Amino acid sequence: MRAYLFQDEGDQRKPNDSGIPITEAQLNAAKVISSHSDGDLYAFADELMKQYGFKSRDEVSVSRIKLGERYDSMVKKFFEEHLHEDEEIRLIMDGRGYFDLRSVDDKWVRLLVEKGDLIILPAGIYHRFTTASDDYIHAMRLFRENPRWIALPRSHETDNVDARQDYKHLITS
Ligand code: KMT
Ligand code: NI
Repeated sequence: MRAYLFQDEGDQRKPNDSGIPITEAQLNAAKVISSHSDGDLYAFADELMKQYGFKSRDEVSVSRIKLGERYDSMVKKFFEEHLHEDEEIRLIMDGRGYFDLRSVDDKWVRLLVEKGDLIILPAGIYHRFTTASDDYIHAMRLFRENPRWIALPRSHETDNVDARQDYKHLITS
């Protein structure tokens, strides 16, 4: 999974690549977990559910062809900076996209996710998502029991929710 510092080039679906790579250690510091499987992704998902205790899963497609005129507004929505009070777990089944995460020092770090990539964003991390220029991703979402997955847009209020405070402790300790 390629990770680099985001540099705005005016279109969220372009790479927006500064050319400055982000290391595994930097992602670890932000408590982001990533992994990859070249094998059967359903078998991989079964393993993940056992390993992490995830309780359910579903699959979503974000595709210009499938969504038609709803596509642009949906992709714009995903790109609004937000957090969740539980982890966000995505296994990419097909296509590609970008997750942008706030680094420990609040800069945008871009992760290119493609088929076979797993990403686990910790509760309380600010992030956003976009498809790439080919306008297609198909992903599995994995959940714990009763997950708090509502997207809370970044604000003074979200800076103070427990999940955010806990996350900040986690990355500074
Ligand atoms: C999300 O929550 O940002 C999404 O589910 C985006 C599509 S899955 C990569
Ligand atoms: Ni999210």
